[in-house]
Amino acid sequence: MRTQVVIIGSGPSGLLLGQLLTGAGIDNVILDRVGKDYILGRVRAGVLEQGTVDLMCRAGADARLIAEGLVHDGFSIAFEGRDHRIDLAGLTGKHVTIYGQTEITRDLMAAREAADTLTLYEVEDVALHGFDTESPYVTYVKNGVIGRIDCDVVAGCDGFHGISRRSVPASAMRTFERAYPFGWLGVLAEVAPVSDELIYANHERGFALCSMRSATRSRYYVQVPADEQVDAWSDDRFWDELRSRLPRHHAEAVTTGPSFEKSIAPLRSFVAEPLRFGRLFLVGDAAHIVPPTGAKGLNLAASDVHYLFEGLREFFLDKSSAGIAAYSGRALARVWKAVRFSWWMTTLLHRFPDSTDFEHRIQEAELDYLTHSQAAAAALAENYVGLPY
Ligand code: RFL
Ligand code: PHB
Repeated sequence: MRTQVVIIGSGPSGLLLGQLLTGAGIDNVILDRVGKDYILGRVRAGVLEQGTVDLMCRAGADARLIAEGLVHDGFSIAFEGRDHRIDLAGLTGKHVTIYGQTEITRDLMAAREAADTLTLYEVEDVALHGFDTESPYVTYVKNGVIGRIDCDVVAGCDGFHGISRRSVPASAMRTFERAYPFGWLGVLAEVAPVSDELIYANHERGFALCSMRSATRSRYYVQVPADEQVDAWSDDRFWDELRSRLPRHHAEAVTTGPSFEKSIAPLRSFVAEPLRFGRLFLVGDAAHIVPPTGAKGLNLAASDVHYLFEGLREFFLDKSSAGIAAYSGRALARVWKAVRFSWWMTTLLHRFPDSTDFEHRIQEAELDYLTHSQAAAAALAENYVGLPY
């Protein structure tokens, strides 16, 4: 088989890139290690920047997002028993949209099926070959049979644990990493959210986040130690811990109910440089990870897709390599700003097990500054709604 672009990974990066390429008349095939249902069972991001919404529109997959997404003009930071609203609309003229990654993925899969573009799910042993030449190819095993796809370009959209980044010789890549000594225990429940807007809470027992998927579905998180086991958390224990970390008026308003998803995510910052190796391009979580505190992971995947799509369109349609040559530098400049912002939000809002009294006072001073300085709040808001592409 031959195509122009082989996309490894059918997460949001791979599906969005595929849909944009198909719309521009550029042939592509997506390969994923797992099946559709498994991908749709992963509960992850919930906050979309306008740039991500615009790309969904360009991909022709935004109808449900526009109809059902919740537009949020602000969020709260809670500490010392009080709420401090960050007025995103007033500070930036922009907003964010609450719409689950699961739904983004579902909509993109439906658009891909409608366009009749090939996706191979449940393929094993995906391997990349010859990406340092002009004729790379990808091999895989499906139902016990070896397959081969020849192509012009390989897009590595296969997430942090994927094969694409690991196929690059270590000497050609530099990596930067920070692991945080805690994770997030997340719960999804069919109960009305405690508030109309998100609440990020800094509390001496640890960070908590009140988020949502709809007016009747809540997504809540609490900070837990890095080695915590999810089995140690009954629903009752979770609800008690969440309420203990919120200001009293919110704690009393939390509607509890049975959870239907509960999982622990580790927190990590990671960047691989560069993002291009000959005809292989790394995109999204395959190249970089941020802690979820700034809600940036999926949005960064989308901005990578934007830059790569523009480069590939120029490459295939205008016969110019300028865009693909610029991809790594353009994408990384935006990535590093989001890495900084996510690290900063994480440091501001979490309790670090080994932090000193000095560090607590610095955190308090920073929170106080944020809530009393319009300039400080504006810097936070500008990053939260998403820096320009
Ligand atoms: P994905 O979603 O991991 O998809 C990669 C796909 O590649 C497949 N794959 C392979 N296929 C073939 N061969 C192989 N060898 C393969 N290895 C892997 C996988 O099966 C999978 O289908 O990466 P992608 O597309 O780059 O998307 C990135 C986002 O998923 C991620 O950045 C976000 O979920 C991060 N994130 C958030 N981002 C936001 O923008 N806003 C948020 O509010 C937000 N909240 C979150 C988050 C991530 C979280 N977790 C669990 C890490 C909250 C959480 C809790
Ligand atoms: C979510 O709704 O899952 C969510 C919201 C905001 C974040 C992270 C995750 O910062």
